[in-house]
Amino acid sequence: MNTFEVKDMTCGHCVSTITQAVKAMDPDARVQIDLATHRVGIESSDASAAQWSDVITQAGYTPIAIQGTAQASTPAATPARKGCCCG
Ligand SMILES: [Cu+2]
Repeated sequence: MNTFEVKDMTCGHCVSTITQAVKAMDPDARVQIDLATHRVGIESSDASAAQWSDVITQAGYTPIAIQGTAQASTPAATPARKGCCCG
């Protein structure tokens, strides 16, 4: 399971955008998204955490990889744009 915190994922539109981006990369991937905590979990044997980070970034969002249980790091830079109009 690759887990990311995506702070600019703010609504159902963001959830579907990220889900579709993941499915485009690997149709068999299992995606678990918790909008309240901005967590995205991706279960896949086809791609690495770094690749999923790229997928989420290219969808317009800012993923922070979460190591282990609940340890989140601070992003190095503020994203240039918001992922979605509702943000
Ligand atoms: Cu949104």
